[in-house]
Amino acid sequence: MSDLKNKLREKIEGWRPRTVKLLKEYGDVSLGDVKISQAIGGMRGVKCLVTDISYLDPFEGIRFRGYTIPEVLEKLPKPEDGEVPLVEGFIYLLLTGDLPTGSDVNAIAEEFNTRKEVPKYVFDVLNAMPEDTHPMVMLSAAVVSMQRESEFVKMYNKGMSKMVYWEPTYEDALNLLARLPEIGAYIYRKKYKGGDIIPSDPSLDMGANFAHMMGIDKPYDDMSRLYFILHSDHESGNVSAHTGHLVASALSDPYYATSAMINGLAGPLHGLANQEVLRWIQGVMDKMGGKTPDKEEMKKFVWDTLNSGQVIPGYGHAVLRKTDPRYTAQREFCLKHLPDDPIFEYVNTLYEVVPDILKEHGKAKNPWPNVDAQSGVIQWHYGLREYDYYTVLFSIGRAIGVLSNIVWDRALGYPIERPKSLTTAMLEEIAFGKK
Ligand code: CMX
Repeated sequence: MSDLKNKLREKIEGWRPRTVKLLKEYGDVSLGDVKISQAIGGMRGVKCLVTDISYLDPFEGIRFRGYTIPEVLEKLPKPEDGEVPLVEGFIYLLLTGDLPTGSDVNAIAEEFNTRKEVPKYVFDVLNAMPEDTHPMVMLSAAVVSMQRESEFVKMYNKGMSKMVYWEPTYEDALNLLARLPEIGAYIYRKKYKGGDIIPSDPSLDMGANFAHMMGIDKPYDDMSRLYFILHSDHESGNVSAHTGHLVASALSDPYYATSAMINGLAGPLHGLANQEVLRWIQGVMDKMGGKTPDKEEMKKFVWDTLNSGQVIPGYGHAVLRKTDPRYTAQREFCLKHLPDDPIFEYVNTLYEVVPDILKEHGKAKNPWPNVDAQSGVIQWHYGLREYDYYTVLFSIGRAIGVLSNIVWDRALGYPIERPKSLTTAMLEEIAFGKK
């Protein structure tokens, strides 16, 4: 077993007094007012969540445990035959806040091997589903079907102190993280490759093993590592992260919480946008008879979409106000590995025309591309053309951040979430009373 749990125990014990002090001595300090526009408008910008796993600055983009994406890609241990850090080391970073050594990473990879066997009944559940079931439904159902494995539930039913809630939560989290790539690859091979399942290879790290089980050659191992790292976390307010946190706050175990976060990610305004981008581009390609549109032609397609009342998938963001660094990291991968890919050309042309059009259109607060604008292109290039599947990849990555947060939620004793709602009449009274 790795030393990760002991390391985490040390970190948690050191951290707890900070939270206790803030709560006990500074609990009445205000973080700001809430406006009517925020109550009606999806709580945009309301500061009411706490996480140390990642922080999203509107102009800089995401930092994971204080590190920007280029720093993460540079500083974490990499495999001998790859350029992108090992996902196991990234998990160590998100959980502990420290950069792991190469031997820390190897120990976690070995530990994952002991945790990754998926119970047979999970495959029976998947095999029983209708053929046209969406892969996100399959993933969510597979995860929740494993709830009977929960160590948290077993310990809770026996009776345990709040101080140790995090320990069985950690066990559930690591078991899930080890199993999700296995389940994800099974869903792909079952649904799209006639059930020709490729067994897991215990000698490989998470990214390489996932590429192997998907049946896709190098550099898809690096691509998988990059994809899981980039999609892991985006602080706590986005739908998937918040859903995971919310459900877990009721002490629902990590299986329930992860299945719920997957359901949130399945929305077209959130994680499903990556499949929508590909669908949109394919629609343009069909209309163009395979020819790449020039800028003027592309502008027309973008305006047609906007004028029909639809959004341009892959553009805009609730927090970001610049090009998403997750987009940029994937773009750099494309420039290196697939510069001549025709769909990459589409994505580039879109990058040249969409921001100005969205500015002129005047609605979106952020006219720049987000993570989803680029990710489908790479998958398509490596032969993964079943774009319904793309959000499953996002889910495997997002689980890393959501589960790290849930472990810390339990460690710091965050309570059940319960914001207050008002009626429309109450809002009117408050609003008109003030005029
Ligand atoms: N195309 C057209 N219109 C857009 C737009 C886009 N890409 N992005 C925002 N707008 C519109 C909104 O629909 C909204 O219109 P209404 O006033 O008519 O309701 C207006 O601009 C203001 O929206 P906003 O404050 O800029 O954005 P929100 O915080 O409400 O929503 C998001 C953010 C991501 C849902 C939105 O930008 C969007 O729908 N983008 C396209 C879908 C997408 O790429 N989603 C993936 C996001 C990343 C992720 O979470 O995975």
